[in-house]
Amino acid sequence: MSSSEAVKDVASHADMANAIRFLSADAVQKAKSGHPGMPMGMADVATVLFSKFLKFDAANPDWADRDRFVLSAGHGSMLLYSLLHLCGYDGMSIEEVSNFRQLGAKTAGHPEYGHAAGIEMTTGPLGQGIATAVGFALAERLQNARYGDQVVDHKTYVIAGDGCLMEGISQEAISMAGNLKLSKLIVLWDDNDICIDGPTNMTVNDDQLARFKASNWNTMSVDGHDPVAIAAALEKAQTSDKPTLIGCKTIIGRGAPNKQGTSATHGAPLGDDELAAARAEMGWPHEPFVVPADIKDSWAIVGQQGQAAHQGWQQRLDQLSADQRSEFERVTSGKLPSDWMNAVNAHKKMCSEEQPKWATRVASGEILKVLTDVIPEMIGGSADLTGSVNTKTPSTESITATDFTGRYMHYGVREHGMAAAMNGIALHGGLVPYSGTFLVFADYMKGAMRLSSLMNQRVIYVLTHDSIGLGEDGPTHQAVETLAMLRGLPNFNVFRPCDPVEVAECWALALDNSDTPSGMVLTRQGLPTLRTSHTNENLSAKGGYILAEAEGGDRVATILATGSEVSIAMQARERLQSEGTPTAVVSMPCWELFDAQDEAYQQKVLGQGTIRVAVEAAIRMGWDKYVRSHGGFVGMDGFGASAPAGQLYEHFGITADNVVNQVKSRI
Ligand SMILES: Cc1ncc(C[n+]2csc(CCOP(=O)(O)OP(=O)(O)O)c2C)c(N)n1
Repeated sequence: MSSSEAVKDVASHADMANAIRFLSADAVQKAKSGHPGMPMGMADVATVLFSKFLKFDAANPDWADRDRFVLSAGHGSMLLYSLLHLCGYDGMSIEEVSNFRQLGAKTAGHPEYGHAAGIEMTTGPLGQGIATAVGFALAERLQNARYGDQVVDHKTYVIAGDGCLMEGISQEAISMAGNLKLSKLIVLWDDNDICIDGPTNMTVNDDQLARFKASNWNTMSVDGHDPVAIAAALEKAQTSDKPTLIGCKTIIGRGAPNKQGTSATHGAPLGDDELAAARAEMGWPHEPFVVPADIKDSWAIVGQQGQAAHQGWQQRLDQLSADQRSEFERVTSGKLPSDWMNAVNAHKKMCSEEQPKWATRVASGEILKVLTDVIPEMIGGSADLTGSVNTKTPSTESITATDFTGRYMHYGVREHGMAAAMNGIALHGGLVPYSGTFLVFADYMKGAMRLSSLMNQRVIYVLTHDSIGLGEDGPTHQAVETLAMLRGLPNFNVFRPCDPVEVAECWALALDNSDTPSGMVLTRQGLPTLRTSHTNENLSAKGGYILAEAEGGDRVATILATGSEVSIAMQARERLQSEGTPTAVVSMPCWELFDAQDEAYQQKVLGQGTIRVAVEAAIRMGWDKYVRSHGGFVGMDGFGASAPAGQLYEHFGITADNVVNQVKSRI
């Protein structure tokens, strides 16, 4: 939509922007908490964007070809709530607006995603929004390459603040977007010179426009309170062949006569006196939460003006071939193709029969060949470790700035940006992102991984080189505490499979869960295949199961293990069995799924009353819930060392002998 097709303004721009200003400031005042400065400062920009450029239909917030709007400066969430209310989004009533930040209200402090229709993504953690937006814009190009301009042709708009641009992740994001020439990504920077501690020049004097320009962006600067200038800049951005940054020079808290332009407006209610003064200053005599009919009507028209575009799109979608249309609708719904599990089962059967001695990272690469062949919406990648993490398959050609038909992203050494981009790809819809790096670098991605979990997104993290088993690269690369960290993350499934069969099962579980991100924790070193008899049943689905039951009498001991240590547990069991101690081995590829089973199943697997010893080449944290304080643990209690892997397992005592001794000392 261009500015020449502007809505017939019944109300003036100033009135429409003031509606945002005062809904926002009044809601913060009522809640006695929140951030009025940003919504008041960016009200003019947001009014121009929503009324003249953003392609959306408030009555159909999930329309696949809508423009996406990401509020990276998520502390200013009242800006978005005001817009959603004014545009008539279902459920965003004036009561919700006036209930800002209250328990159960749709108007949460930082809504992230999923709280209300029309919220594509906002972020509490500054910088995540702009980085996630790169994923949205990339997903649009990927979908466009598959379905064409007729069906996929939309923009991603972002409002970002100074804080977003200070965060390191912003550099990863802008560099990635510039390299890919994501020309439909348009960032509106709230250039107000103010942060919490005071003026931004206390901490940053970067030439932001030069920074973006150096990363291959189109850059402009405008008076963020001049609607004509804002519209002109947005108009120019429409046809750019690069991503665009529009620096919008604004006054934080614009309209509050005594506080505007200062950090006092950033994150505190203005106070009754200042609000009254602002009403006088801006010519807004209306009571809190009252918007006069003409202004309301003008905003309602904005909410509806995308209907024609939506209908036109629907007609074009209908003109696709039946196959293409149903494929588009399938991927948009997030449903996997109907026959994909057959391919997984055939692969499992092959592994059980041939019993390869693959590292689990290699096993992951093998099942990925199968999966990417049958699930075309899978988009792979890695942070410059493709050959190590085995995420690229014959089905996944590289994505480049000139060819988006590929399915493999070279994210570069930008783990955090990669994780955020995957969130954006998943949120955009129609694609399933997975990508790899070393497990220990999960620390570098954690901010975005936490958001994958919080936003219920199917993002799959391939995390290889998972322990001292990586050997010579030494303790900087050897994760010891990372599993515990990830297991502490709510709504995140940590999979640590022990062999190629479990690897295939865990991949199937990760893909089959559209609300939960997963980590596939995989070894560098080779391991034996332990699941040697085939079943179509996914034994990993319960998170933990009896891999080998005790023989020759009632079970005396239970050895619990994950990943590479399951084979050590099996060796220990063999010795204990031969010495007359009936011992079971429980493989626990996913604690989270095991914890979701009923008590009876858990007790049966864990062996009530038996001696329990856990073995995992990581710290003990978390294992006590299974082995209890009197149980044994064989693992790490500090950082690893640089040496060949076999020597390290001996050196740190992660051996079958030690497991046997731990059991025996408890008999
Ligand atoms: C990663 C992260 N660090 C710190 C914060 C806390 N915080 C919220 S807003 C803000 C200042 C942001 O300044 P700016 O982007 O200029 O916003 P404005 O003052 O213009 O509203 C800070 C430090 C946060 N939300 N996320």
